[in-house]
Amino acid sequence: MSATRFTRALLRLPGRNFAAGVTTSREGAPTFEATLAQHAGYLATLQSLGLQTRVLPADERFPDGTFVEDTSIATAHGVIITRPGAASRAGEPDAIAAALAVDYPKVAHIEAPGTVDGGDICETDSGVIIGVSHRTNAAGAEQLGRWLAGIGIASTTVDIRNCATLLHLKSGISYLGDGRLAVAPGLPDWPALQAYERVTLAPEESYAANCVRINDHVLVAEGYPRFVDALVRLGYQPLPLPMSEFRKMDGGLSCLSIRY
Ligand code: CIR
Repeated sequence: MSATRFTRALLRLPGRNFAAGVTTSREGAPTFEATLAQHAGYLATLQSLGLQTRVLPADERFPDGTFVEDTSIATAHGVIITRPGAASRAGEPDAIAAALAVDYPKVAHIEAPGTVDGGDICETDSGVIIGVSHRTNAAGAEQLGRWLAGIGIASTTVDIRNCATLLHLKSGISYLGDGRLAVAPGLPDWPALQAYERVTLAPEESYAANCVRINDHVLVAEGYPRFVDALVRLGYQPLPLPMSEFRKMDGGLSCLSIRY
């Protein structure tokens, strides 16, 4: 399995009421025009990396709907549709399930009482790390672990519920490929991460820990030069992208696409 090589990506446009989504950020409200421009830049970057992209229309019933990553776990061996942990996001997966059914012969589902947000799922080349969070509950993590085992993918869990800085596991860790993780500073020394080489970010650059390795490049939020330098020193090709509007809604780079 390769957790860093992709040929396709699914996205959904942000809606006019994007600013009405769930957030804890105090950076002010995003503007629709800047949000659309940043989304368009992100899409163009995925296309420039050779990915075949599909973009679903916005659905204003779901202000957070552009954060499509939370609605599914798409692997090389199968896909499972999640039950997002925030009540306002409960209906988001329907359109995603229909779209992914075009590319996957079978679509599995997380069932109640389980909840899973895709942002809590970090796929690496040796398995999947599942974050139990305020969005992904123990029942959801267990269902997901069983489903992954059934398609031959090992998983481990880490409990992030006491990590005040993390909405999702991938708010603080990302798989860079090559057995290496980008890790936000100050997280517990979880045994599940000890097999990986870890690149720890500077405290003022924590937000950039949510980055995305796609084929030969790493998408990284713009404005974090120390992390970019570290990536270059390790031989990666970082591609900085403006993310300010998504950050205002607690979102990061990974949330904006389902890559498979
Ligand atoms: C939420 O709170 O659900 C959205 N405003 C942000 C979701 C970000 N998703 C992600 O990190 N995977």
